[in-house]
Amino acid sequence: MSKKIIGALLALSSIAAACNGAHAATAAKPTVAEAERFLADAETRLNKLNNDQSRGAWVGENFITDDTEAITTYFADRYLEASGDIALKARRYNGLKLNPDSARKLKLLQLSLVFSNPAEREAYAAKQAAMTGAYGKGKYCPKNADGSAAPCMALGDMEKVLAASRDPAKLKEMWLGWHAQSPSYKQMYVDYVALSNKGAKEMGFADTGALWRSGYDMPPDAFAAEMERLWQQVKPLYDALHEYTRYKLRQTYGPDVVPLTGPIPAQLFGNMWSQTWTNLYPILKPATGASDYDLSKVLAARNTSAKDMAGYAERFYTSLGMQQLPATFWERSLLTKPRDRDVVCHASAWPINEKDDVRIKMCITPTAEDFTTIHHELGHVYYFLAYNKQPFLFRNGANDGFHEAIGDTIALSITPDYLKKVGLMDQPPQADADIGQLLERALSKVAILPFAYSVDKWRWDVYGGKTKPADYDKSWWQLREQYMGVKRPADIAGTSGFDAGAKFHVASDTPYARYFLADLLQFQFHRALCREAGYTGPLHSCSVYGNAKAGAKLQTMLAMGASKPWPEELKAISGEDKIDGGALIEYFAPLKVWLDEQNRQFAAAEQAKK
Ligand code: X8Z
Ligand code: ZN
Repeated sequence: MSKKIIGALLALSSIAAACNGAHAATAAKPTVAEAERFLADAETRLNKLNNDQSRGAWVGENFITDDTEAITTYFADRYLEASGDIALKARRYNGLKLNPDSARKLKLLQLSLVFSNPAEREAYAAKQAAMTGAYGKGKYCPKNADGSAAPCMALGDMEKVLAASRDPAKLKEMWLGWHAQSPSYKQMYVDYVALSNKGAKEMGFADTGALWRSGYDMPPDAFAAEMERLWQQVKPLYDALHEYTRYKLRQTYGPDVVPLTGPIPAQLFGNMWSQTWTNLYPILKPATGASDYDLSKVLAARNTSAKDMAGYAERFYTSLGMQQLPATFWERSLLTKPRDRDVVCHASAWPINEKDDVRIKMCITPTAEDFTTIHHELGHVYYFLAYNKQPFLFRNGANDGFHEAIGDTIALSITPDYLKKVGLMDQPPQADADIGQLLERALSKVAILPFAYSVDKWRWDVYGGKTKPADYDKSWWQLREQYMGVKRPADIAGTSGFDAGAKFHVASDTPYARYFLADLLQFQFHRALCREAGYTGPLHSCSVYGNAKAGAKLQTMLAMGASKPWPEELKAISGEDKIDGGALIEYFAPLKVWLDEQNRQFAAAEQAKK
């Protein structure tokens, strides 16, 4: 995740226009020159405070203590104070005929929370820091069979069990163990939502969800409709994957654990949130033709260090003509989980200043999953480095989905040919292994779609007041069942449960629609870069590794940052001006044919049993 306060994370809003004129009637009409001066001052002030805030939060997440939580809060509060003040003052210049850059900056500034009450502003910042810390510290402490205490488990320990165990009781224990942590900060979240909404309303938004949806160069309602349109476009592919996975899970766990219809228990997908299913690949892989190659095994067998993992990713970017990472990246990043203190292990990338102090924080292990994630994080880092010449307000992704899509676009180029080139694979598999490769990739890229869509559907309703705190779990699971086809491993535990809070982005209040957009955008970017490289074969076999032409195309877009409405930037790289599921569907087209045939055979076999 790229770290920056939400106001600066959001792109253009149409809401700002609705807030025009509040001051215009009372004060003398300002001039364009005054507006330009105001913008320049605002950027200077916010830049300094943003750097301070990043440093504070960096320390807070790297050393979770009461003191660092207070430091994080202090600097976040200073930033919010300034951004709120500036957002209100910016209204005075609405309606002036400014040049396009200045007009865009003026709108961006008004995508902000505003707290007229300093105590509430500080409470908001404090709760956000406390919830992020509570998530990072969360541990499940199991009991031995004799009732004595077993060693406590951090999230990463539980995730390992979920990834590898096929014992349904053990899986359920891990799942419930982690989900028992978040209720401790449910009340804090409830209070935080109320404060956040107050801040959104003071700026003229209906609620914080509306503020979030206003960051996409279109009205908030149009954005919600766009998300639904995109989901409908890709849903048939998800449904086919879900159906196939059900049959395979039934073969593994039996019909008592996995029903023939209806939602599937969430703890069986190899992932704490059932959001990616790659760990099920050994169960799901095609009976014939699939290669036995396992990148995790290769990385582990070679004792690949965290630094080596990051080195592979860096070399991919430099092969595209991009710069080497600055020395300070290696000195200041956190790449492995410290043994002696609590940190937020959820991977993130940080621009600490506008020069080149860029870092990542990630508890890297030598697995295929982390190999992909390190490419994801460096995507953020290369975006930071590419747009750091832009003025402060444009130092951001074209929209937040773009920021999340860059590293994933690069990771789509991790093909067998690429792995062979960098010495991680001896012999690329035969062409008939394609379905296996596509299936493995679909287990992350297709599986995540309804999860990524529904996390913010839940939050939009929470912020919008439609979902009350007593119904948090009810609404969360209604969405999980409806969109993902997964169900809670046990009954909902009354009205004080907080399963949503067991997800990092809810605890840290990071918007999630960005990952849904990124999941589609990365295939559009990949297709565009492959075309730029002159590649004409099937999309899933294309790697742009070493292709300077594709690299230059990407770099041009990255360097634009948030300076233009995102459709323009998308057009510059791909010729398209809409986010679209077509590229993802094209990529997985051979898999869809195969899944449909597998599902037809399974259904026929079930029918025959009756
Ligand atoms: O949070 C992340 C990144 C950091 S921005 C590791 N991701 C989402 C998640 O883990 O839930 C990447 C894909 C989805
Ligand atoms: Zn990210």
